[in-house]
Formats: sequence, C-alpha cells, structure tokens
Amino acid sequence: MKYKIPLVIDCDPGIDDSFALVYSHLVDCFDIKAVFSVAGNVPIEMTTLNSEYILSELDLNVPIYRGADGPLIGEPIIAKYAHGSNGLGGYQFDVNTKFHASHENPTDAYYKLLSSLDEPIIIAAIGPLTNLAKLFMAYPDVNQYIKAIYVMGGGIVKGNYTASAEFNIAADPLAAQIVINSGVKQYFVPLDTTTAYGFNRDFMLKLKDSKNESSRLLYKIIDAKENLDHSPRSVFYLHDLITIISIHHPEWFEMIDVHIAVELNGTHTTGMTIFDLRGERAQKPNAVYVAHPKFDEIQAHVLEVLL
Ligand SMILES: [Ca+2]
Repeated sequence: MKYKIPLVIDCDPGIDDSFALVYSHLVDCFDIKAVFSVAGNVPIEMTTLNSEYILSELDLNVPIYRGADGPLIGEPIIAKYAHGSNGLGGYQFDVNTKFHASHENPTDAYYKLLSSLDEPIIIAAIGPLTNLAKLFMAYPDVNQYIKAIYVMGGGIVKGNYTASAEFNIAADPLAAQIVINSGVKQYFVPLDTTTAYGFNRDFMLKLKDSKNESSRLLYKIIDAKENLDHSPRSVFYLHDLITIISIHHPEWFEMIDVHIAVELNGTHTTGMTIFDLRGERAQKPNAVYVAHPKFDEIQAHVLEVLL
C-alpha cells in the first residue's frame, strides 16, 4: 500500500480552510488522522459545524474535535469580513451533517491521539494556535509525537487583520508565542508567501464544471461570497491551501531558517510577527520561513487534483 503522510488538520473553516480540507483529501498523499476546530474566522460553533459539513460532503470519516472557543487570554476576534456570515462565504447548506464532532476535552483528545500513533505526526495549523498552545502547556512531553507543525500565520511586510498583524496570530498572540517556543520543528507560511500570487477567476470558474462534487462545492462557497460571475476581482488568496501544499511539495518553495518572535503587547503591533532576517546578526533560528512559491506549478497542480 502506498505510504501516506499522517496529518492532523487544526482549522477554523473559513473559505480557504475548506479548500485546504478538500485538497488534502483528494490529493491522496495524506492519511488524515483527525480534524480539530478552533475559534477563528467565525465562532467555534460555526468552525465546528463547517468542519463537520465539509468532511461529510467528502464522506471522510475521521474524528472531528471541537477545539478552543477563544484565545488563551482576552476576547475572541472574528473575520466575517473575509469569510462571510457563516465562514463559508454565507453559503447556505444543510446543517444536518453526516459526521459530528466529539465534545471531549480537545487537549486530552489531542494528546491521546498523537501518543497512540505509530510515528510522529505532521500538524497543519491553519487557524489560531490556541489548541496547540494548550496541548504544549498541559503535556510538555508531547513534542516526541510531533514531527513538524506547518503554520499558516504571520506576515513580514504587512498584516491583514491590522496593518501589522496577520489574523491567525492576532487572534491569539500568546498561543502563537507558546507554539513557536515549544521546540517542535515548525514551518511558517506567512502572508508574504500566500499573497505573492493569487488564484485567478478562470481557476475558480473551472471548479464550477468539475466532475468532482466537492470541487463544485468549493466553487459554490467562493461564489456565495464573491458573486464570481460579476466580480471584478481577479485573484483569490487561498492561504491555507498553499500551507498544505508546502508539506509535500517543498521543492516549490524556498525554505529559509529564521528566528520568529511575536509581539504580545504593542500599541499598534499586537500579534505582529518579527522575522529576523538580518543575516549574520540574526538570532538563532527557531523556525523555517516557507518563502517564494513557484505559483505556476502550484496552480496547475491544484487544478489537476481538484478537477
Ligand atoms: Ca484558516
């Protein structure tokens, strides 16, 4: 049997999370062990329901766990401006989903799952990092069960939630700092990488006619938000999808060792990530900056998988 990369997806669906989930299943190189929801783009009830819905549509029967309902400290922030009223662009779907999330304590469930696997796992963290921070705080020995974490998060030249902070980090800066300092190997895919190029409108319209039902669903979700046939916008940024692709196609990126710190209490910069790119004077690396995507290859590959 073909080897598949064991993967946990920690997400806050989210339009681009939906692309990431569908792609991860269809690309047929991942063994998805579980999906954890986290409060992020929309509140936890919705990110959990959206996870249940997408997995049900994929008929992908893996454990779903309802994760953290807000950051370690402070109040939740949400991004309905980017993901529509329900996180899936406002697309109205049947809420009677086939699969349902467990309401078991997500931190304990995480540890139980990771420590029961045959080999260390890769975690795709494509929402705020609250679930993982709680895991590292409660179970300091969990590192041995994690091969690497791929984080969609941060920005070097700009943010998107604020001028300086990217949403996933802004939603729980303390959690991000705890994860970065965990000692686990981690790859950061910042906005600089995910917005270097966008998926174009032709790409989205091709999904509309895909033979694949779940790809057509992705079209419906993005169309609900953007009204594609009339939208003058020409590109779409699928941050979480790019992050997943960097796991098994590192050759389409430049991998740069870097030190990353998170601003916890700035007047204008809370949640900002500081990538130390000073060359010889830089602090000792604690992460890998996934940079400079070869976008033509990526877009062609995604079409091949989704169509
Ligand atoms: Ca996300």
